[in-house]
Amino acid sequence: MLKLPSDFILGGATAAYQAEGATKEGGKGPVAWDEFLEKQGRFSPDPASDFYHQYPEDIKLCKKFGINGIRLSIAWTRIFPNGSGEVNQEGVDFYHDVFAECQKHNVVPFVTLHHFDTPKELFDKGDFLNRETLEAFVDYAEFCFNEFTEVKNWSTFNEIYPVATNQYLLGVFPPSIKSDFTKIIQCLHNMMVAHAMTVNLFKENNYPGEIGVVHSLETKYPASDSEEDRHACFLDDALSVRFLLDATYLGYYSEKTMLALDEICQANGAKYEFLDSDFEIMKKASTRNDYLGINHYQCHFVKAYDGETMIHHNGTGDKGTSVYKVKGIGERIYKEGLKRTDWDWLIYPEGMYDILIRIKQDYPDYNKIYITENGMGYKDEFDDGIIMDKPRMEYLKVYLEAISKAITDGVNVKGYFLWSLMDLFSWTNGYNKRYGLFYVDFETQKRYPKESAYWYKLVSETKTIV
Ligand code: BGP
Repeated sequence: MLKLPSDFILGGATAAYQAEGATKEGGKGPVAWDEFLEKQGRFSPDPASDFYHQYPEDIKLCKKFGINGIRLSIAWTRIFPNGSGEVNQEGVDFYHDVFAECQKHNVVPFVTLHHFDTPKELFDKGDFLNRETLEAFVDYAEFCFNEFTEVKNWSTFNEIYPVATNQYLLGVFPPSIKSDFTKIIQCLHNMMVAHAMTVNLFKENNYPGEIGVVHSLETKYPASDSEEDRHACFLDDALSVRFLLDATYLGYYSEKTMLALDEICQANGAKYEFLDSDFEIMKKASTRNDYLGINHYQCHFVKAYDGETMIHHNGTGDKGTSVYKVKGIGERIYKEGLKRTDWDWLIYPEGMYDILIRIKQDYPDYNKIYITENGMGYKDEFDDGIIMDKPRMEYLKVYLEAISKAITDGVNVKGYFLWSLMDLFSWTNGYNKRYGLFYVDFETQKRYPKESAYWYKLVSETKTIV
């Protein structure tokens, strides 16, 4: 049986908008998602898991089940309801209370400043396409660094690539724009500049603790050995993985990245604007990241494709309905013989191992890595308080084994945050795609440990992947 290091953190991950609920309570300001979801009418972000009121219970459950880290995000609009300006003391107090509870139970908080929830006021002015938002984000971060001195682990952003593509390629996040590569690339770049500005501020003011960024890094493989498929794979990887890692650890975009970017832009009639001053900021920050957070759930096999963009997002759990063909990049295919979830996410733990090894090889100054999200969306069956989630346990086991192997092969991975601590609200899937170690009855808000929670406890206590 494979082992994990004795000081390895085995945590659970959440995000403010997906866990807290109470979107109109405690003086919280609006985010674009409120209106978007209301108009869509499919599902509501309230009550989610009601973490806003249930956090003492959730943190107690962490302690009870050997979960010694919790990843959570601060809702920017609980602190600054309009994105900047006046502070909402009730929101500040709420997070102090949460962190105090963490401390009481020896659960280390890993805090993300932005997890898909830009304040509505800034969002309506262009979100991160507008440089005003970058400034406002840094001010908000500075406020948090000064205020929440009990927090020692900070992440600037959660998943910059999915922000850019869900907002401006798939259109499944507000403002629901499709196939606008000018916006995609500018959003990726601007958020990386905002990340770098924040890291520089953190380091120049000598705040105690560590800072990093959380990227969604899904390994890409060519669908076949043909030159065309290998090229499509190169393009897909360049935009979704290499671009962000270059920005984070080099402070510029390498020649390979720029080649791919220009090809994608040409095919899609897109352009971008990167300022020299941006690169100065990024370069300075590139050696200052204390850690890299990796969210990794699946990988993609990419095939050459020369048609128009056609995407269908499987947000219902109807297996086999996903379509992902992108003009100027390629097509993501189902690889025969590989298992996938009901939402068509490929289960391929080699992808986890390969991305970890690649970071060590290509970006040797990465310092250390936390797996900040990994887990399996599943239609759990609730049987009189008992939830047997074998497929999730099998998924977690093979992914943890891949991490253990990467550690043995020299990658410095310090912890793992399972997505998700408890069942949560999922942005584009609502409430039937459950990920939690704890089943949440969303009507009563009662928590029930799933079979996987007991298994995770054993792994955490023995550091053995049983
Ligand atoms: C990541 C996000 C999380 C979470 C997770 C699962 O991309 O950081 O917020 O939602 O994916 O995704 P989904 O809920 O779409 O299944």
